[in-house]
Amino acid sequence: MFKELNKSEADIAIRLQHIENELAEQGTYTHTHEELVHGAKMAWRNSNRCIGRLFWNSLNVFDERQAASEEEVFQALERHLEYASNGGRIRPTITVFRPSHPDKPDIRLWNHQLIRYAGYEEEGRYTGDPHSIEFTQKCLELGWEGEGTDFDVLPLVVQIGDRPPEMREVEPRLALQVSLRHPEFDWFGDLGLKWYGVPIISDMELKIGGISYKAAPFNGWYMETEIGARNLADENRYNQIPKVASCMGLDTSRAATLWKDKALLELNIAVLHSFKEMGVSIVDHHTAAQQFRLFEENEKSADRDVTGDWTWLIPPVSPATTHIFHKEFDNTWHSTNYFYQDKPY
Ligand code: HEM
Ligand code: NRG
Repeated sequence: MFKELNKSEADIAIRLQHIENELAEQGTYTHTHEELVHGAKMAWRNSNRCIGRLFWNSLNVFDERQAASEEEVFQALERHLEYASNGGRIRPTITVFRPSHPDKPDIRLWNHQLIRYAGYEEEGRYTGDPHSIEFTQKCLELGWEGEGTDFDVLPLVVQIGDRPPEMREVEPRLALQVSLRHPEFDWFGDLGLKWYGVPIISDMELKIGGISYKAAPFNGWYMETEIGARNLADENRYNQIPKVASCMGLDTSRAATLWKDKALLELNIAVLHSFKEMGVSIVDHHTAAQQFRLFEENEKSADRDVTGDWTWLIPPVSPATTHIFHKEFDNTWHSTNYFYQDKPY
């Protein structure tokens, strides 16, 4: 990291010696603010599955390592929501809470994303997002009451050490949402579909130089396929393809009419159109792939190898129309990165 930041060999030696001393005394060490900021950016740059990495160096980093109570954590999360949403002009942002420490209890966020829709299953009938069923059940056990719609925004749940988890509703003004309409199909709006504007992953562990930040929610903006080709389309999510196809009047009696593909495309068009109309940042998969190509070129110029996970980088719609489909990627994982971690519940 210090080489990237053009530090002198002498400065590097001094810092490494300091870290060694701290490790010997405390069993851990504390990042400087500069190390935290650059480390969070490097971790994004190293995220093999992310097509959005062109913008790694403009990540906004909120250092909230001093937050010690549940209340302070909630307030920092609210600041993140407001700053990142920015009325629709989404700003890539991460809020970093204190890292794991031998003498301090871990701070954990139970949410998968800060904004996410609840999911309910009753007698084989599903409401909302099936992806959220287990977490929704935990919230209900903690005393939360969902309205029972397909789009109930889940509460924030914060736990410090082995204290009981605390829960707080997201204020509606902080949860940007986009109702979906189609530029040509007037009936589309009557489907009552919508999605939230900002994906803020809150269950991954940020590791920088061996230090573990288990609570470090981060966001960019959506690529339209995430919503239109997966969240609303997957059979085990909102499963909207059959409904859209039948409203389009397609012949669904045979797979070979490609009715699924046609409906999927219109769903993606509606997502892009609606976000654009509402002034909420979003990128289509062709533009995202172009941006990723620029990222690859930048990395080459900086004499760094690009690592990547092809199976995640290719978009789920028309993958072979992007250059990503036609090349191979080295899926080596660098250790300053975002990782999956065990659920706290
Ligand atoms: C994954 C796009 C910003 C870290 C992804 C995926 C997409 C994407 C399409 C695949 C998601 C999936 O298939 O479920 C973007 C776009 C961004 C952006 C358009 C706009 C700026 C960020 C930021 C970070 C990040 C700011 C972290 C600081 C990741 C990680 C994954 C990922 C860790 C893998 C998630 C997992 O394994 O579940 N991104 N991203 N991305 N992105 Fe980005
Ligand atoms: N597919 C997930 C979100 C995963 C991360 N995607 C991003 N990240 N765009 C979904 O909710 O659909 N980001 O930080 O912008």
